[in-house]
Order: sequence, then structure tokens, then C-alpha cells
Amino acid sequence: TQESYLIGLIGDGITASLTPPMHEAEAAAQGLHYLYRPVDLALIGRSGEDVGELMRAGRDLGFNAFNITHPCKQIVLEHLDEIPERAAALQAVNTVLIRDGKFIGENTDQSGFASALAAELPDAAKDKVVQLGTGGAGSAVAYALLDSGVQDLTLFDLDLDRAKERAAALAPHFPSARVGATDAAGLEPAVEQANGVVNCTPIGMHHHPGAPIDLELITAEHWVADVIYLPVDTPLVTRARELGCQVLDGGAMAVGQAVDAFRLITGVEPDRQRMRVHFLEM
Ligand code: SKM
Repeated sequence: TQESYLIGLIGDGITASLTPPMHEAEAAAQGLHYLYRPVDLALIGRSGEDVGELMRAGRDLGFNAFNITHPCKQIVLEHLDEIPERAAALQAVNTVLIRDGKFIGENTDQSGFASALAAELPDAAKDKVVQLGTGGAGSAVAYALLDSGVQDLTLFDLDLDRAKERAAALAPHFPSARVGATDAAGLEPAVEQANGVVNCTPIGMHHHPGAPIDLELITAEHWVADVIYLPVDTPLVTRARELGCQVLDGGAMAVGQAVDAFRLITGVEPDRQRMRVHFLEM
């Protein structure tokens, strides 16, 4: 470990993000000097295209790492010196480490979901899983599910072409798995046969109320995951808990991406449970 850490989050409208306080509280508990600043494009009148210039300025001013969020996760790729295969496969990076002046990309949305799933639902059956939503969070989660051993992954999206494209892009990376896409007609039978149902749509957020699927389709035999954390108790999560399902709520991915970023940045193992408790208190 080193003497002090200076980290930034680059994104649009992220001043109130919970990631900086999550990192800072964990660092304080570990006895590290750690400052994590939001670099809000909206506040400084910059666009996503400026991410490379901001990172280079940060490097020159002594920053050790950045988290990168909307709308920069793809734009950042061209400014990196190294991208490990997993992040390259996703074509999205949310963590940039600065080592010897070089920018090294990572994707802890993907690894963070996978590690949260392994930590919190270690017994979840992975024969068949249905995933709802294939946007930015969805592509990281789909990769994480397949990388975690899901044998048969069905992607559903209101935009069927997007689901099909996602399936086609993922399939070559997981040759022993089946990755498919379905329209609304195929969703019900797929959910009936699935071990797990994962929501990566925005439906259930405070400003997108409701459930992403007919909740009557969920049974006690399913495990259920959601990526939404505002609120953590979405209608889907609430119903699944009522039924006694194993549940991975959206706080798990929010904490998971921070846990994995913190470990990459500091080399120190964070305390996932302590970070989750702090996250839920904010
Ligand atoms: O990937 C994460 C990112 O690391 C932090 C973040 C936030 O704090 O809003 C959101 C996600 O994109």
C-alpha cells in the first residue's frame, strides 16, 4: 500500500453518487488516507468526449485512479493503454488505474456483480437464467452470469434486436453455454423453466415505478436479482422476498463494483459486509 490515494469519479450528474463516500468510509476503516472526488461533467460544463483530457489532467495532478460512468464508459476506451480481455469483450470500462503514467482499464460492474452473486447466493442454480434488459448494466451482468457458470442464458429486451445483438456478441466468449434472445411471447415459458431471473431494466426505480415482468410468474423456486438500488426494495425484490426466494438486490452490484475497484486501486481487501451496511445507511 502507499501513503495516500486520490481518486475521482468522472460522469454526468454524479455529484450525489454514493460511490465516493463508500470508498472513503472503507478506506478510513482500513486506516488509509483516501480522497475520492466526484468530477461532475454537468458542473464543470464538459461533455463525455472530454474524458481523455480530464484523465490526463488528473494523472498529471497525481490522481491514482478513476471510476468512469455515464456517458463515458465507451468513450474512455480509446484513451487507455491497456484493456484486459474481459473489459475489452464488454467494450466498456468503469475503472481506470493509473500506473507509471499509463491508463489501465477494468470493468468492475461485471466483476462486482459476479463477486456479489458468488458471495451472497453461493448455491444459486445456474442451469437456466432469464435476464431482463440488455443496456449498459445489462451487458456487464450478462457477461458476469455466463462467466459465473450459467449454462443457458435468455436475454429479453423490449428492443429485440438489441437483445439479439448482445447474445451474438457474448456467445463466442462462452462456447459451452447457450445464449439466446426472446421476445415477449417467449418470456413466460423461459421464466417458467429458469432457475434465476435477473432485472437489468430501469423498471422499479423511483422514476420508473412498476415491475419489469408479471410478478405472478415468480415462484419460490426462483432466485431473483435486481440491479436497481434507488430504491433497493423494488416491487420485484419485495415480491421475491415475500415468496421466500433467494434474492440479490441492487445494492449488491453497487457495492460489488466499489469493492472490486477499491481492491484494484489499493491492493487491500475491503470488507464487503461493512461496505454494504454503510451503503444502506446512506
Ligand atoms: O460503474 C459504476 C461506477 O463505478 C460508479 C457509479 C456511480 O457512482 O454512480 C455508477 C456505475 O456506473
